Amino acid sequence: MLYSVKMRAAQGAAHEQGGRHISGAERLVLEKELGETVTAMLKRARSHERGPADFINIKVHKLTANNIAVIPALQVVPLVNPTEINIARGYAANLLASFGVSQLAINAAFSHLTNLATSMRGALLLYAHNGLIVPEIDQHRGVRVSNMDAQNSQTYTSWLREQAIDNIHAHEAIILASKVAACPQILAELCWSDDPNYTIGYVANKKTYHRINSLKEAGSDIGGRIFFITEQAAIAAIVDYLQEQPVLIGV
Ligand code: WAQ
Ligand code: MG
Repeated sequence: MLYSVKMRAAQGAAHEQGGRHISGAERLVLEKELGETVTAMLKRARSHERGPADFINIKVHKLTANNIAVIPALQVVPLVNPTEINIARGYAANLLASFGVSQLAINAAFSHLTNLATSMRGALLLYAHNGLIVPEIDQHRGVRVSNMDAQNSQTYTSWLREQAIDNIHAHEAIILASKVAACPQILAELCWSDDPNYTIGYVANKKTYHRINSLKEAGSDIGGRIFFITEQAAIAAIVDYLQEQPVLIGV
């Protein structure tokens, strides 16, 4: 039986009281792994590059329904290393256009991410055909994807190492993006980190995950995620899938 472990950490005040988001994490682990998982999350929140969190919420619950989906990992395209942010963003924009995202939505996505006053805890949903924000989603919090993990952590880590990927950001992001991509109503994703020194971001579609360096300035603590959704999408079902459906990523 698997347990969902979720962590969210803020500084200054709790998230609900307007605290600054520091870190979040979500795992699906066996009972015997609970202790080490919770300890690692606490340590991470307390020693984060964004600053030490002082309002930390760690939630553990046993999965009750037997409805765990096993989903293949996205294929990872090797990192590209543009020298300038504008080139990196142009590269990401071209990829998104090739995935069927409209120019309106691409412009809206970059505009939202670059105008954030502070990082959100979750992702924004935009309509891929016109770039409008999905109004049902709280724009300050966003949607937090949860209840996902590697099907087998060791196999997954080896698979990443074979591709010369060996860091926690990519480790977690590929799991998250693979869950997101498996949602039928999500066409594509754009992301960059809110950790000041991590400048690699990605764009993903249904099958591939493209790593792109220099998507933001080094030193910036503002990151974010945008999910581009199809016009007819039922929002409640998407949010339910992203937050609740337990998913294991296989390689
Ligand atoms: N669900 C939805 N949105 C999230 C989640 C989540 N579980 N976790 C983070 N976000 C949003 C939130 O707005 C954060 O501010 C933003 O994404 C960035 O989160 O292959 O580290 O965890 O090397 O800082 C990309 C890896 C790393 C590229 C992304 O994101 C690579 C990263 P971070
Ligand atoms: Mg971060």
